[in-house]
Amino acid sequence: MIAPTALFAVDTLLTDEEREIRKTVRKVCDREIRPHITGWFESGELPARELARALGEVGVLGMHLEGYGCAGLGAVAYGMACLELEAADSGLRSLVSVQGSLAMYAIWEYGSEEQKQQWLPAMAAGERIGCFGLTEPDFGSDPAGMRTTAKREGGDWVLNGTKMWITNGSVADVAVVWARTDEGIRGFLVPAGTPGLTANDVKHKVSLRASVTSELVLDGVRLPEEAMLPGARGLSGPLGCLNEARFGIVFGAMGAALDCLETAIAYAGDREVFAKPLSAYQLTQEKLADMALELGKGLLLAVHLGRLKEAGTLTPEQVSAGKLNNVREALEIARTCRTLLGASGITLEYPVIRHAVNLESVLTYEGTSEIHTLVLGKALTGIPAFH
Ligand code: TGC
Ligand code: FAD
Repeated sequence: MIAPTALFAVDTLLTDEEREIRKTVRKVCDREIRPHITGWFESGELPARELARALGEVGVLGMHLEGYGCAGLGAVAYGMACLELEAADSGLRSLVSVQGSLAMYAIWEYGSEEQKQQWLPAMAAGERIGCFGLTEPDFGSDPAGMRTTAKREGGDWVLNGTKMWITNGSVADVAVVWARTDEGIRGFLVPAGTPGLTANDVKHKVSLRASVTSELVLDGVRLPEEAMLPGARGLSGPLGCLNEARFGIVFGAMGAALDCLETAIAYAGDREVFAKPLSAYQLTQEKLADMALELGKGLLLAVHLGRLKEAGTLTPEQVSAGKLNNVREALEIARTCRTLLGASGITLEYPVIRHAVNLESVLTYEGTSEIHTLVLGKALTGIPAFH
């Protein structure tokens, strides 16, 4: 028997350092996440602050950024960390994506020196948590339509509007908020506790339950001039951050798929049906072989995109291709694994149904599968079909 990832020898494409980082993150997940994840998922509560500190201690938060307490590691190393985190739960990878690739990246790429000094070292250590407010109740796929405004009043900015579905929203120490100004869309750092800012958690989620998701209401939030991110102007600012987080999902989704496939292979070996192990039937083997193929192809694609990113040539369209393919295939793998577990597949005793329902969120956030399809359609035809 070989492990599903051994089929394409993906490990041979990694450096010793990348393999070590993967192992370290796996150990943290085994210690801090796996023993508790079912309970967190069931209760819909996550000890985000404690987890952020634990993840900060091993250097995962903003690990692909240089300086300001960040490790400055390569894209593939970051990707493998996302893979291990999402093998534990998509909600944990989300916490890390939003912290490192959205909130920290926005400050790192577009912030002033003072903003970077103030927030990045504490965020890398997990002592401060960030969130990223782009989506609004009426504008998800089409953020260009956003209604949140920032208006100059004297030397200050005053923000009004509502952001929706914001990961880490109510636990964040700082919210990166994107708003419409007279000079186009600009980003603002809104510290928690600023008068006029309130966060209300989304309840009754069936997916991504081990993750904090909130509405942010900005009602006359007054900020000093220095709260604006000076380096971002227009929609390319937030979209530039999304490329970073989408890249992590290309790897992360394969982590969730791998955990499902390993669970299903073990289950099919143990489970006897009609007096033989489930794994001895051709129908089962076809399912397993097809899933191992898609998993292997997805991992090869992820590592390839990672190497392009390290070389500085990765394009947003290639990130869209990776996100679209790997999340779609991961969801298909999770659903197929669920069938192999029969009735046991619908309980939280096994991780498969949890991954499957989580991946429904992953399919939607960071650009829906339809939006990434249209990005590729535009690249192939030259015609934007979004509107
Ligand atoms: P369009 O006219 O095409 O572009 C406007 C400006 O943006 C530039 N641009 C990009 N820049 C960097 N990276 C990209 N991927 C970019 N795509 C476009 C573009 O060059 C232009 O720049 P400029 O200087 O000429 O102004 O924009 P559009 O309004 O037609 O929209 C394009 C579309 C639909 C692809 C875009 O709006 C989009 O990607 N929509 C999806 C929104 C989305 O993904 N939201 C995610 C919110 S965050 C989240 O979900 C976090 S989940 C938690 C977790 O990660 O775990
Ligand atoms: P809509 O844009 O209303 O889309 C509804 C449907 O219409 C989708 O199937 C979509 O693909 C389709 N559609 C849209 N436009 C077109 C078109 N032109 N052609 C064909 N079909 C189209 N956002 C943040 O800013 N920060 C966060 O931290 C964050 N975290 C999230 C966490 C979770 C758990 C979830 C579920 C979402 C999160 N989001 C976050 C929001 C997420 O990015 C949006 O949900 C996503 O962009 C889609 O927007 P929407 O839900 O408004 O769907």
